[in-house]
Amino acid sequence: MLRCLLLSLAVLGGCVVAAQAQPREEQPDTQAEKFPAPPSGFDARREAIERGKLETVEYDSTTVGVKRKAQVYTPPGYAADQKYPVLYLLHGIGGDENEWTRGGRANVILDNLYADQRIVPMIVVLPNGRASKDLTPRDSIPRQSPAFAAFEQDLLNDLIPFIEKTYPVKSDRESRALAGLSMGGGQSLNFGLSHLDTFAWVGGFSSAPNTKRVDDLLRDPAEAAGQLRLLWVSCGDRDGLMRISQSFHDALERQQVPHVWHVNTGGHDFNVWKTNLYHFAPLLFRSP
Ligand code: FER
Repeated sequence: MLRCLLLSLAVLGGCVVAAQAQPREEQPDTQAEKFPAPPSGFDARREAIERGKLETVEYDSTTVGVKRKAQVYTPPGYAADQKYPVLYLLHGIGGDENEWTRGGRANVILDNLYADQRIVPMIVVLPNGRASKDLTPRDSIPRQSPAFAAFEQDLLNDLIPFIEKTYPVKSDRESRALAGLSMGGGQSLNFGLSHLDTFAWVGGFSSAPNTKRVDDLLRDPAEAAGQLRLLWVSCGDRDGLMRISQSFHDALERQQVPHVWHVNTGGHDFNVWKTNLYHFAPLLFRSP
């Protein structure tokens, strides 16, 4: 509810600006890749399938100076003597480590993808991307934004090392993916593209105005193109923040950086983000 209030203000503002400044957003984007709608029930709990497990962990954040929480999803058939790749999946301005499982049913979508043998076994880490001692989703966007930026250091220096010493995971760049929605989409594009030594798979869903410019993130686009296994940029066609993803995509085109550009039917909401997770997760961690 709070997210709705905050966002209808922020995103509606974006709508007005976008409609005035960029009439092309009203046109269908013929370059965008089309994915079929997920089958009905893709986000509904199925009986009689094996499920992954969700647990909440706490790690010491040297960045913030407190213990911080994350949720961890281990896949069906999880065995401590295997080694798994890891997807770090980030929430938006109104969320925390529970947003993707509460609003997005991420664990249910993943359970169903495993039941249909559509994804490679992976651990999914759902962090709290607001790296702060005391800020909450109730604080204003300008107050929260620095904490979302500070999460870069928390992720790289605190959370990833914690995950890699606590879980049986592969720790090469090709075994780490970073994706997120809205503020988390901006974080994923910003942190992912500036740390291609750490992440080979990067996705921004409906990315927010915290997203940096491609030209600032990629000093050597040709080198980045060679390092990326997947770069995914997507947005709903009725999202007031479309201009962010559209200009990111346009810049990637200019710089000739291969990427998936996907325009969903929909707004700034979990219908779009669930669909993105459904199509994005099966692409991850495939052999070249
Ligand atoms: C903004 C509008 C929306 C903004 C961030 C958002 C940083 C974030 C939305 C979300 O995370 O859902 O102007 O500025």
